[in-house]
Amino acid sequence: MAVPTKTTLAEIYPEDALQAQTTRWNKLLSTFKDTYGKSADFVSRSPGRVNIIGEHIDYSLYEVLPMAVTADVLLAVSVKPKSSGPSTIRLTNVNPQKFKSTEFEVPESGDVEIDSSTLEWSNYFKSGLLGATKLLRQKQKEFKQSVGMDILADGNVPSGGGLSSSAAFVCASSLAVMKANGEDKIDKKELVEVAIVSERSVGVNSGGMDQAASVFPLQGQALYVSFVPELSAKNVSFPELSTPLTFVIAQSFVAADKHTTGPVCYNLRVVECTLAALVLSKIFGLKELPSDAGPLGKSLRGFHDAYFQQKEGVADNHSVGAETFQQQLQDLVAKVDQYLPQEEGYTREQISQITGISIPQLEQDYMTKFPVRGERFRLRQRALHVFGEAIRVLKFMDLLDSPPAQTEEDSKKLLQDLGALLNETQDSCREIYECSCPEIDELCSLARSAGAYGSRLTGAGWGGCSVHLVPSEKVDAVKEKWTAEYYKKRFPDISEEKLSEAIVVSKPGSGGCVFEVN
Ligand code: NG1
Ligand code: MG
Repeated sequence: MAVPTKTTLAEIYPEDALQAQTTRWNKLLSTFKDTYGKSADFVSRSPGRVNIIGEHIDYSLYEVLPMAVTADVLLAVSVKPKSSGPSTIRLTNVNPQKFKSTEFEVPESGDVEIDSSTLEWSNYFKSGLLGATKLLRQKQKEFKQSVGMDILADGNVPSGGGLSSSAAFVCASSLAVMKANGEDKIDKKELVEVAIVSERSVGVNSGGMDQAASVFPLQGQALYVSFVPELSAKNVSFPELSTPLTFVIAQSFVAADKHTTGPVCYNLRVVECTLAALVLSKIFGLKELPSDAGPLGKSLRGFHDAYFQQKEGVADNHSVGAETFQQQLQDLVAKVDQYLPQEEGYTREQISQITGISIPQLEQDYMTKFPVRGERFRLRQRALHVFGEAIRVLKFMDLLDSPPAQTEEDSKKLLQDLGALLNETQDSCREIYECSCPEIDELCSLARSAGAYGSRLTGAGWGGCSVHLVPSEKVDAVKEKWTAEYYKKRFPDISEEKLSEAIVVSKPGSGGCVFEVN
C-alpha cells in the first residue's frame, strides 16, 4: 500500500484537533515563505506513537501493539532544480533557538556522512536521507544523489519523551527525500524498512515498532506489527463498549536520552537479548541460528522458531496457530527458569565458555557497532521478560477479539482484564527488565489509586512517557491526582502550558502522508 497524498487537514487529524492544527500549518507555511522567499512544494508528515503493549520485544522480533498519536513531525519542502555537482540542503526549524539552522552538501557519491558521536538534530534528517538514497538507487536506474532541498521542520512530539520523536523525524525525512526525487507512490513497507535501518545509523540499535507505527496506521485504529517471516502490519479496531476505551498518556518529564544512556540501557538490552538467544541455542544443541532481520542478526525469536523446528519437529513455526504459539512461549519461560538460573547475570567468560565463541569475537560481533558497558549480562531476566511479554501481547489481542460485551458488567470485566495485562507489563519492566524509574512507577500507582484499570511505561522507559487505560468517567480524577501529587510537587513552578502538554488523552491517529501545497 502506498503512503497517501492528502490535500486537506481534515483527512489527517481528528475533528477536535483541526482548529489548532490549521493555525500550526498556516504558520509553518508562512514562516517557510519568510525564510526562503518562496512557497513550499509539499509537506511530509509522520506522527509519534504510544505503545499499548509489547515493550522491548520488537528487537527480539515478537509482535507489538502500538498506535499513532496526533503529535507529529512536519517537513515543509521546496525542491531545487537538478544540477550537476553537489546539491545543497538547507534545514531550518520553527524553533531555531533549540534547533539551529544548518546547511550541508550532498556529495556526488550521494552518501552524506553522519557523525553519530554528536547529538545533532540534523543527523536524524541525514539518516533519513541516507536510507532514502539507497532505496532510490534501487528504484531509479540513473539515480546517484538527491536533489537540493529547502526545508522547514516543525515537530511537536516531545523529544526524549517516549513517544518516538526520533522515528517520526526519520520517517518524515525519508518520505520528503523520496518525494523530492520524483517518487509519488511510495510503498509504506519500503519506507518503514528504510527508516528502521536509517535510524540505526544515528547510533541506536532500534527495533522496528516505532517506524511501523509512524507510517502504517489508519485513523482510529491501533496497529499489530509483526516482524517475521517479514515485516507486516494489521490495523486493529477497539471493541465498542458502553464505557469507551480511553488511553491517557502522561509524561514523567525525566528525559531518557538514548544517545547517552545507550551503552548501559537500550543498546545493552539489545545485546543481552541477543546473547540470551545464542546461549539458549547452544544449551539446546541447535544448529547455527538463522541470521534474521533483528538489529544484531540473531534474536530470541530466531531461537524460538529454530527450537521448535529442530527439536519438536514443527515444519514451519511461522504458521502455527496463536494457541500453540502461546503454549510454546510458556514452555520457553519454564526452560529459561531451569536452564538460565544465574540471577546475578553471566560474565563474558561464562558466555564465551557456553557458546564456544571467544570473548574478542563476541565483542566484535555484538558489542562494537553499538558499544555497551556491563560486566554481567542478565540473560535470565531479559529472556523471561521477552517471552512473558510476548504472551501478554497475545492475550491482549485475544481480549480485543472477544465477542462484543452485552452488559455494562461485561464491558467492565473486559477493561479490567486488559488493564491487568498492562499492569503485569509494568511489573515485568520494573522488576526483571529494569527499564522503569521511580517517577514512572509513581505516575502508575497514582493513576491506579484514582481509578485507572492499567498503567505502565511506554517506549524504551528509564523516564519518558507512561500510558494508562482509564474509564472515561475517571479521567478527570486521574488528571487531578497527577497534577496535585506528581507535577505540582516535583515541579512547583510548572506553567499551565507545560502542564497541559504533560497529560494527553489520545485517540489512535493516522500514519504518515504527503500533503500537496498548491
Ligand atoms: P523509544 O525510545 O520510545 O523511541 C524504543 C525503540 C523501539 C522499542 C522501544 C521499547 C527506537 C527508535 N525505538 O522506543 O523500537 O524497542 O524502545 O519497546 O530505538
Ligand atoms: Mg526514539
